[in-house]
This record gives sequence, structure tokens and C-alpha cells, in this order.
Amino acid sequence: MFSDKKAFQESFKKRLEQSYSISFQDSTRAQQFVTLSNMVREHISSEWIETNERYRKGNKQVYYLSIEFLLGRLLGQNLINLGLYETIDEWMKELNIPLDELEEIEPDAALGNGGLGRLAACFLDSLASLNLPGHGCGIRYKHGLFEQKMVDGFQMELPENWLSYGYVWEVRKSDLSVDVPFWGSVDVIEREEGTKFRHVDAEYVRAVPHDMPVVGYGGETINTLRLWSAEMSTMTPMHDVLKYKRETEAISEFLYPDDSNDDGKILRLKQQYFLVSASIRSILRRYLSNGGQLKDLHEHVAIHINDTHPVLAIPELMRLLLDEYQLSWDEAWFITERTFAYTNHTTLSEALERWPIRIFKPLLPRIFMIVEEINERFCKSLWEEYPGDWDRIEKMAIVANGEVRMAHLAIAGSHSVNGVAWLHTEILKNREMNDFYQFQPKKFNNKTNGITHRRWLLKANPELTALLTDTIGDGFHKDAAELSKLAPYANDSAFLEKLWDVKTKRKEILAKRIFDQNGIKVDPSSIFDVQVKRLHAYKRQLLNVLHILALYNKIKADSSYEIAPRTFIFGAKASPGYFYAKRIIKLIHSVADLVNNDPATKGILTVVFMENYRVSLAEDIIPAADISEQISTASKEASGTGNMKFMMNGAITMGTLDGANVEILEQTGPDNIFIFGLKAEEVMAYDKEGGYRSMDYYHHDPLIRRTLDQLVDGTLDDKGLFGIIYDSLLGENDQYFVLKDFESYRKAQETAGRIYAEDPESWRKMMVHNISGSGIFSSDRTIKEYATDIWNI
Ligand code: 26Y
Repeated sequence: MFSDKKAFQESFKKRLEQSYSISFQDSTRAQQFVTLSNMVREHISSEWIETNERYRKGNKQVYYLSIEFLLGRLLGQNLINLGLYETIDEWMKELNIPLDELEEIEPDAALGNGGLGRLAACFLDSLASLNLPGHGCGIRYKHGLFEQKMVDGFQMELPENWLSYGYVWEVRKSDLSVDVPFWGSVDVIEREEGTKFRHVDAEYVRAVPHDMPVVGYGGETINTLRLWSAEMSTMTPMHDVLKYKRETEAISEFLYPDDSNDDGKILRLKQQYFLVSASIRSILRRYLSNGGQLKDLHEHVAIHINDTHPVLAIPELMRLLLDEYQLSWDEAWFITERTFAYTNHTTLSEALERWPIRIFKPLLPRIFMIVEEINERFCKSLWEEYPGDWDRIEKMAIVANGEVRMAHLAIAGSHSVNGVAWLHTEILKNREMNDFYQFQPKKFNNKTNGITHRRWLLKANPELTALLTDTIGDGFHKDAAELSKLAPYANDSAFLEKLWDVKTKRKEILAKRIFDQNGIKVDPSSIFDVQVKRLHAYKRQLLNVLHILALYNKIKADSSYEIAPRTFIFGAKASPGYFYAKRIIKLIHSVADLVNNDPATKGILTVVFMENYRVSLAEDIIPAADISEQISTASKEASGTGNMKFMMNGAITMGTLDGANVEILEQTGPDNIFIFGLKAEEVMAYDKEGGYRSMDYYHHDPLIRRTLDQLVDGTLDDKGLFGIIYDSLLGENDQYFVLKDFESYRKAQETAGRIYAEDPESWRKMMVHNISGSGIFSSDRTIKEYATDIWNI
């Protein structure tokens, strides 16, 4: 049907009328969206079945367990991956339906907070596109990441409701449900063959799978993302049924809107065990029903745990092998350790998960016993390696000081531990996880993150894609490494001109959106200087906004101060309980009010905060950027992936030597990037000594002094809103080195502005070198490395 225009159009109309009992003429965009999407889903069903059949024949399967999958919209991406986008666009146009308007109807599937969740989504796309047998396992949160509404510069959080009209891409499979036990106790049964354990008096929660197709590029492979939803189980007796229903359904009600610290809620632990117990059991069931033998599970199944959130998969697999399949501890451990691999995404200590035993043990009594035994045996092996070194063993233990340390469990139970950029892995090996690295150096490896160029170039930037295709052919659609063919065009002035036109076009599109949403007129010929990411102190949106305020002060003080007009664009959600981050959002708005409305800076400096930053908004913002702000305090950002998206779209990075910026620099060379600020070793050295003296910078730099004073002297508000920010910089000694890096940042920004305004040819060449060097950051490269080095597929 997708090969014949008439048949397609007829069927589309007919289905629309039959599903909604409405005439084609009267149908709404939403109805058209649902109808088209259903047709696409049905169109891929035979390939989906075929992919599964192929996998049944015995090749090794990978399961990517993640508490977050930040997918965004799927209609347009699926059509692109099927090679149908242009055809359907044309056919729909003939029916007077603009495809892009239908795409706009689709809610973002926002089952993630930020980088870690979006990485999981890019990985799924790469797995399918490389025809690799890799599937996602996650939770079908009824409400994804909150919607951000700005009210007078303050963030309000509204519940997100992506399922409210039904979701077209999922298939509910009630018959494959699994019951997950919580609470209760463990019966110990002494038998001749040995001691047996039984979890009794448990309260069960039913996990119902909802499968989504993951369409690979070329349409040959359709993998599966299985999302579990929590419902009442028929295995639990019906006393206080209302309470039971409420508590059960709460498990898959909300995504945790938190990507930094754990507030210790029992619900989060329930979510984690719910995900892994359902997933591991469905993985085993499938493996065994295809005739697999438990003893060589690790040769046919690889399970990846995305950060520590799904780490209970390790004791859960142990539990099943021991209690349900009667393996001995040694047999079970042999298989388990070889099956699991773990990725760490952060070195920030506040994000390292630890669960108090008093919460863990009653909720998951049998799992706790197993964790204790893993711990005992692990400590014993440490004792053999380091006899008498109690300090070291205590530091490395999995259970200690009344807590379970999830990262230690992950390392002990996996055959591979990886960081997500070169620098990050070095920091893990040499500092954060140094004891473990010394003990088992072979486990540790680096896998620098990537992004799928199919979404972040082909989908998000059709204008640039068309130009590149005209210039270097379409090989890069499949293999992003071919972007390197663009390098020679840095000397082709006709190409540079066209590249500039594309960028301008995308800036015009964004300018229109900004006008529609914010009512602010921005000039597409100004520099679009963009920082979009979660709001965090270490990501230093504060450095950016203080720099804007300083520029404002310079212009006010000296009307002859020359500066290329700039539009500063921000997008950021703050965790609802993260007061400081929310205050920085307010500060951005207050500086915007000041700068945008002062005749002295009007048209020169414009500050825009775009509300509700999310995947679909990123697809409009990133192609329009000239400067990509990647300015975290060195050593704090594990990798970053936004940095790669911007680079691929021809924005120039303004960045510290942190995370994957280090590797971006390697690709672009020092002339095609703006690097500033302290290096990671310098930051870590200061951290060790307890920081630096920020007050000195306040006293010795008049620009800093003037700018900081404005936080508290009534320039921005008269209610003392920003005292807390002022104090963090001076009273609390500026933990993230904002003032220390300020002058270096200011200079790098000045250089960028000068090149842009005075040497446009150089700027355009820089753009080319960024695009041509970005191929290595395709997640296809990353996934190939995981496949060979870790999963052995
Ligand atoms: C424990 C819980 C509160 C928690 C929840 C979410 C802890 C961490 C997270 C999310 C972390 C995250 O998104 N990390 C980011 O992962 C990206 C993908 O590897 C990196 O590019 C990015 O630098 C890192 O901050």
C-alpha cells in the first residue's frame, strides 16, 4: 500500500472515515495523524515479525535496561528510516494535508530527564539501523517529564500527559504479563540437597508489557522497546483494595523528575525492582522457550545496565538461577558476571545511588539476602588480594554503614564497566573508582557517547541534509563517517555561501518560533548563541548569564564599545526541588527583561528563554545555532551529547576541556573551536585543597564586581531574589569556579564575536570543519564499539 499512491490515498481516506465516522473533509489533523501512524505501524508489522523470527534462530541478543528512554516524536523519524518520508509528504500534500502539521500533533514520548535517557533512545536507533539484535527494556510511565510553564520568570511544573489520546506506537501484550513480588519474608527450608529459600507473604504487582517497534534505517530490522506498566495483580488478596490499587499504579505513574540527587523515596526503589524483575523474567522466558540452556546464557544474552538504576537486575538474575532453576551459587555467579555490563554516567557524588538497608531489606527481603552474600564473597576475594587491608575493603564493600552501594554492586556483578568519554573514564579509573580499577583493571573501558545522525541531522535539518547530499553524495545518510568528505569544501566559496544560506534559513525558522512563543523579535543576522540542557550548577548557565550582564554593563559604560549583535537563547528544565537551579532560571529572565528593554542594548543584545525544552524543540533550536555553549566546570560533565548535535549542525563550540569536548577538539583542531577555562586536573587539584578564593576575583576585577553587585543592589529585582546566587559565588566560595573562569570565558567570547563579524569567511570554514569532523560522534560508531568490545555480537 505504501508503494502505490492511489491505493495509499484511498485507504487513508477510508480508514479515517471508518475509524471516526466522519467525512474526510471534516476530519481533524489529530485524526489524520492517528490514521497515518496506524498505517505506518501496520506497514512494518511483517518486518517486525520477521526480525523476531530471525532472532529466534539463535544469535546473541542484547537487552538495554534503562529507567529512562527519551524518544521524542516517532512518525517523521519512522518514515525517514523506512525511506518513505518524501513520498508520503508528497502524497499527503495532494490530499491537502501538510505532513509537518501532522508531525506537530504527536506528543513527545518524554520518558527521560536528559542526557542518559536521550542516549538510550539514540542507541536503540543505532542498534536497529546497524541490524543488530538489541532491545530496550523500560517503564511505561503514565506521565513523562513534567511540562515547564514559565510564570513571571518562575518555573511551574505541570503534569505531562502523552497517553491522553491513546498512543499509536505501542502494542499491549497482557498475555505476557509478569507478577513482581514486594514485601513479605523469606522462608528458609533445609533440604538434603542444601538450603532453599522461598519468598512468602509477598504483595504482587502485575507488570504488563507494551511493545514499541524500533525501526532501523533501511527498514530491514525492527527491534523492540518493551515498556512495563504496573497494574493490580490477581495474586494478591483483596483487603484494602483501594490502597493496594493506588500503591500499585503509582509505580508506573511518574518518571522521577530528578537527574541529580536521590530523595530516598521508596517508590523509586520499587520502580527499579519492578523494571528489572519483569525484564529479567521475560528475557529468561524467551531464551528458554527458544531452547536455550541456562548454563550458557551469557553466550546468548548480554544485558546492559544504564547507570546503576537497573542494577538490581544482577541479584534478580541470581535469585532466579538459584531459587527457581536450582543452580549452585558458583554456577549462577559465573553466568551472571559474564552476562552483565554497566555504564557509569556521572562522577558527581550526590548522584551515586545508595539505599539505606532499613528501606531495602523489608521491601526486597530475598534480594537483600543475595546482595549480602554477593558482598560477603566479594569482600573475601578482596581480603585474599589485600590481606589485612581493612580500610580498603571497607571502602570497596557493597554493603556498609547501613547502606547498599549500587555502583559497587554494579562493578562487582559485571564483566565490563565503562565511562562515556575519554576524560570521564580516566577520572573513573584514576580517582572515583580507582580501588576497583586496581583490583580488576581489565573490566574498565571507555565508550565515548554518540548521537544518531538520523534524527539530529537527517530529520532535524533537512535543509542542511539536502545541501550535503548535493555536495558529497548520500553516503553519509547510512555512514556518518562519510561526512569527512566535506573537509575540502572549506575552500570552496560557492559552497560556503550555500552553507550560510542554509544556516540563515534555519535561524529564520527559529526566529519565527521565538516570536510566536515569546513575542520577542530576534534578528536572524545576529549571532545565535545557544545553551540548552538541564539546569545544573555544574553546567554553569550562571557563567553565561553573568557574561551577558557584563556585556550589558560594558555597553552602558561605553557607547562606542563595538560588539556584533547577539541573540542568547536558553532552554532548561530544573528539577522541581532544586531551588538554586530554579533561581538561576529566574535570573535569566530578569537579565532578559533588563537587556531586551534598554534602548542602549536593544537590537544588540537579546536574551530569550524558550520554555519547556524537550526533544522536539531541540530539533528546531540546534540547526539554528551559531555558537554551542558547553561550559561545564572541567571534570564535572561526564560527556555531554548536545555538544555533538550542535557540531554536526555547524555550530562552533564554546567550551571547557570537559567530557566529550576534549574529543570534539581532537576532531576540529584548535582553530575551529573556542576553548577556555580551567582544565580538569586544575579543578581537581583545587577541589582537593578545598577550593580557591573567589573573593579575590571580586576585589581585583572591577567588571566582576560591578556585575555581581547588580545581583543584590536592586538592578534586577527589589525582593532580594538573587542573594542566594551572590552568596554561592562569594560566601560559599564559588564551588564551580564561575568567577575563576570568567575572564577566560569573556575573552573567548570576544574572539568568537570578532571572527563572526569581521571574518565571515573564516567562520564559515570553521562550520565546515565542525560538520566534517562530526561523523565519529554518530552513535553508530559508539554502538559498534559496544557490540565488539562488550557484548560480543
Ligand atoms: C539517581 C538518580 C537521581 C539519577 C537520575 C538520573 C541520577 C542520574 C541521572 C541522570 C544522569 C545523566 O543524564 N547523566 C548524563 O548522561 C549523559 C549520557 O551519558 C552524559 O552525556 C552527561 O554528561 C551526563 O550528565
